This record gives sequence, C-alpha cells and structure tokens, in this order.
Amino acid sequence: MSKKLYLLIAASVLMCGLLLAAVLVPPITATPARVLTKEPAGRPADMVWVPGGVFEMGTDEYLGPGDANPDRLKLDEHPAHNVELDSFWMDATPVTNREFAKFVEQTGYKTFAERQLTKDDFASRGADVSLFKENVINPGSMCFNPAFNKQQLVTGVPGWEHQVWKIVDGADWRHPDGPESSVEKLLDHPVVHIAWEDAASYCEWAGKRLPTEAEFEYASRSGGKDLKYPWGEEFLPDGKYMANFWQGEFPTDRRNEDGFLTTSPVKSFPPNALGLYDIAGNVWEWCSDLYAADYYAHSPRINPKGPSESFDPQQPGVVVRVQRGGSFLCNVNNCTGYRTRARGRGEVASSSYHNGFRCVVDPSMLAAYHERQQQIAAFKPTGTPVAPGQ
Ligand SMILES: [Ca+2]
Ligand SMILES: [Ca+2]
Repeated sequence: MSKKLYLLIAASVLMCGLLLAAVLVPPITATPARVLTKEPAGRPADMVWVPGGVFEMGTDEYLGPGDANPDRLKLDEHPAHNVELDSFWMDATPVTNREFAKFVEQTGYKTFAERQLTKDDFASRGADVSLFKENVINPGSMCFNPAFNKQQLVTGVPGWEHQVWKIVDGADWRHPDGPESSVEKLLDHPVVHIAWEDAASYCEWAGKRLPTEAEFEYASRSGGKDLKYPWGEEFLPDGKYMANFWQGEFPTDRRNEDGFLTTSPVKSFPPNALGLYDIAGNVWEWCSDLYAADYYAHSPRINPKGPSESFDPQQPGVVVRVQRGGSFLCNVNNCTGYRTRARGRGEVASSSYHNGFRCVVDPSMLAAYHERQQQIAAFKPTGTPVAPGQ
C-alpha cells in the first residue's frame, strides 16, 4: 500500500470515528427523544408545565474549607452530574393554609405536630430520641425563638442554629406561633409545621405526589438553566427583593427590608420564568427523596429518586429527607438556601415554623388526578372522615 493511500484510509477511519463519537455522545443539553415535552391536554388547576430534558445538576465549584466561598456552597452539592428528567406539572405555589384546611376538613387528618406521640413513634421513624426525657411527647413543634440568649450564643459549630430554636407545646399548622396564634389571617400563606408524612399524605389525597429533589432543582432553574437564583445571577437585581429571606446577620440582626419577618402570602414575589412562585425563600419544601450527603456521586442519570438509605454526617443514624428552596430564615451569612443548587434536609418526624411543601403530577397520573379532584369537589361532610395512612 502506498503511503498516500494509507494516510487517506487512516484519515477516513479517523473521520468516521469522530462522526460516530458525535452521534454516540450527544451534547448534555439535548432533550432525549424518549422524553415527551409537548404538554398533554388537561393541565391540573394552578399547576405549571415543566417540560422534561437533560441538565447538569449540582456544581463542581468550591473545593472545601480554605477555598473562597462567598455563596456558602456546601460539599453535598458536588459533583455536577447529568440528569435526564421526564416532564411533569408542579404546583405554582407552596400548599397554602387554605388548601391544607380543605384536606383536613375532608379527611380529619392530624399532623405529626398535633398528635400525642410516644418516644417509640419517633424511634420507629429513625429519629434520635436520646434527648427525650419523657416517654409521651406533648403535641408541639419547633419555632424560631427571637428571645434567645444572645450573650451565650456560640456560632460556627455544627448545628449551632439549634440554640435559637425551641419546641413549643401546642404549635402546629393551625397555630404557627404557638397555642395563642391562628391562621385565620394567614390563609394564603404556605402551611407550616409539616412533617414529611403529612406532606406525602396531602399529596396522595390530592391525586399528586411530592417532587423528587432533581425535579425541584430542575424546575427552580426553569428547566435546568444555569441559574444561581431562580430569577438569575444577581441576588438583588436593581436593588429589588426577589424572595422572602432574612436580611441582616443571622440570628442576631433581624431586619425586615423585604417586608416579611416570617411567612409571606404566596405570590408576594415574582415567579421564575416557568411561573413558579416562592420556589426560593418563604418556606423550605419537602421533596420525596431520602437525603445522603454523597448522593450526587452515585445518582442514576434518568429520573433519580434519591438513595435507598439516608445519611446526614451531622446526625448519622437519623432518617432524613430532602428539603429545598430555603426559608424566611435563610440569609447571606448562614444558609443561602435560596440558591437553586442549595440542598437542605430534615428529620422525617420533625416539623417546624419554616417548612412546608408543594406537589407535582406527572402525565402518567393525570387520569387518576382528575378522578380524585372530582371526588374532592363532590365531597359532602358525612360520618367520620378517614385520612390516608391513619
Ligand atoms: Ca423576610
Ligand atoms: Ca420555598
């Protein structure tokens, strides 16, 4: 074979190889053919269509202690990895007190915070009960304590924020600030003091489900766009507040520059490009996934649903699930939970003053969803209501 012919063949083989590689390795932003992105007819009320696709979830920024980290990224946001999601609808807002009240009216559901529980009830859900003095636990929930002891406050150690929390007997979704408070004037605020099972039970009743963590991040980033915040790259564009969070140093300097010290009525701030309100700030929102700090290193590519067992290095052995989006207590010097990639988590049997949820429906659930909604609309109060799972 002449040298010229050999080079020609070699070049053709190389070209074919490159072409083949181009066919076999699609760019990460391509929407795979198997994902239905055209919205089917029959959109559920007050929900937003989120067309599926591929995105890079998490981040490779911030290498660890010592690295400049003005946005307070955490190592559990590592590594960036490609995720491919099917399409779904997501509630335009977190579930409100008005909506949750309807669920309770129709089912008689009692949230975790309202129940008289025993140590075993918590232990069986994987909670750390070593600090429980009594066997029977009074109904109640965690509230932020603005009157905490500022002189004795120690910051910078894991879990230091707990010094400003207290369990309030009689605090629950109807009484967010404790037994003397009420939701009468807060019907359009997100429901709070919601444990994970409470959220999952509501979604089941409504013919919906909780979002996965990947779905939440993808939706918050308006279909997986490279956005630091749901609204863009700038925290305060033109000096404008785009979400309900905490201004001033947490927890000692509590300013009210965005207009809300605690929850805000949903839709008080602009939506993201998909039309999702309060997807950052206001309340932390439960996702369906168990939380593991290292999950992103093992996550499957297609529709990841979280690890089979949870692992939180700060409370090993305790069952924790993912929460996303940050709350009215998040701020610049502490959690920055309003960032689209920021991960949160909570012990499954616990509830607090700054956590709620929203639901999703995927096209495979649409017929059952509409059937369920017809039953809800036709509801007449008779006999003893029965809640799912009770
Ligand atoms: Ca605020
Ligand atoms: Ca939120």
